[in-house]
Amino acid sequence: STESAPENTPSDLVVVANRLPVDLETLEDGGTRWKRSPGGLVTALEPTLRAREGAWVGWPGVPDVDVDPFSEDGLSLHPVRLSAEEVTDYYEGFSNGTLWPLYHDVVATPAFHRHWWRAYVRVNERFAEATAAVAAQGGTVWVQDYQLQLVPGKLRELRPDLKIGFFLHIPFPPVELFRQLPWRTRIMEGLLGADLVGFHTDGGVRNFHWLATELAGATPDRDPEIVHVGDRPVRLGAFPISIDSSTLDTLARTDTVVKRAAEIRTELGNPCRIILGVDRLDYTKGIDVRLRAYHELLEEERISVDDAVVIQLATPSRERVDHYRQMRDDIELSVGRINGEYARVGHPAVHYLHQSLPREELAAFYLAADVMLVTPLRDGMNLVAKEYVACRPDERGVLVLSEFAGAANELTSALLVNPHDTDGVKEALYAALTMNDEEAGKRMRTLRRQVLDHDVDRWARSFLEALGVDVPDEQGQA
Ligand code: ADQ
Repeated sequence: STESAPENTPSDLVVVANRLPVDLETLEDGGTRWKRSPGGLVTALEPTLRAREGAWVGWPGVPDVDVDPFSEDGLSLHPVRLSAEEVTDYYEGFSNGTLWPLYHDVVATPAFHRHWWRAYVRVNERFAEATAAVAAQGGTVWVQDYQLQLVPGKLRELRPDLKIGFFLHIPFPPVELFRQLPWRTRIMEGLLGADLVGFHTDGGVRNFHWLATELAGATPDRDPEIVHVGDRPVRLGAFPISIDSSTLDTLARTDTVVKRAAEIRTELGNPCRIILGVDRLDYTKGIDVRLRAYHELLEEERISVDDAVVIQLATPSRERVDHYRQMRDDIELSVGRINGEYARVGHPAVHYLHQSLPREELAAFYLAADVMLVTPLRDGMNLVAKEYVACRPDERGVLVLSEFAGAANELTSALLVNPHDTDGVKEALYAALTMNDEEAGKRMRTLRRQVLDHDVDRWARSFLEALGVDVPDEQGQA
């Protein structure tokens, strides 16, 4: 529903992200329409944005289109144009071919190309200019993620009156890895344009602090969460993101989801145990790690396909980036191998869906899964682990979680594994498959307390409060 746009009213709170919370879709007849992409972020920020004439600056997801600002449900949306070449160089190139692998401990080799960097600079400047034109005098801007690390610096040049926050959704890497980046100082200067720089973990804060002071010339403070750029303090902090926990908890209690979960088990032929993996198809997620562990347990005859089947749900992702194409082939090859050896007609060992599922269906899979395998080699947070926990009001199910996911800092009652240690993952999977109900229940109850108490609303609130913004409470009172 598009209303007349108050796009000329300056906004007190502006969120800047690579993508808008709506996607422009091209229809078969050549026309276009907006489709909401209801991410956790927009859900978390909606009340605050609405209460403060909020605006969102971002790319509408389609190259080479000019779209006028418009408003939807009281939020004004400001599309930023990207050319097809910029999508290739800034987004698929520098963001996802350079920064993504570099920030995830180089689990794939990052490519350094000067023309990618130039596009990144140009696009970041465009985002900063669009934001400068939208933000009210003395207003607050919250910049999101690795695609936009130069925006805080550029925005401060254009609008020194603004309060600027930046949050990084992926890990901030160890200093030795960050220093590989030919443009490392420029990135640090860009980030140091913010008043508050937020990470998921304390490790990110420490890495950033070292680089800010040793590489980018900032002055340390007695407080390890402050550095100074000239006489301007920049605050640092860990703000672990979360999910809309109570909504998922409620969804998982509905008749529809409970029935569907039972139906999934029946459709699988009532195996003793269902093992689940849910990921964007990304090489950081360690999908190969868990397939290998399962394969070896079958080989060693410690389990059989009647004891345990795997469901791997993988959302298609970044399909034009080389590493992703290669990885998809590798994973589909292993799935084929395991099924070739261990499936029987009508009873695959691994059920692999390269599809994105609706929320309700996903909740049913979480509720049906006896063991949830979350084994990233490196992950900023990992929301899937938290979603699984939120979807278990029955207090059953065992979570196996990589210690290299940010979520491991909070979800300490999961079975924590080192994803590089195949034997360790295998033993944890076996322990999860054979865990008694009492221990599983105890662990799940502890996990649920953590996830239900720390939801995404609390995350957004704590970041904005640290930035000095008055956040309305749940009743909408300032
Ligand atoms: P992502 O790398 O995308 O996020 P994650 O946090 O796990 O990783 O979020 C993935 C989301 O996609 C989840 O909400 C999940 O439900 C959904 N999803 C995955 N597969 C799906 C499928 N087949 N069908 C439907 N939905 C599916 C980045 C960082 C993370 C960080 C988040 C938030 O890499 O570390 O937790 O941002 O900051």
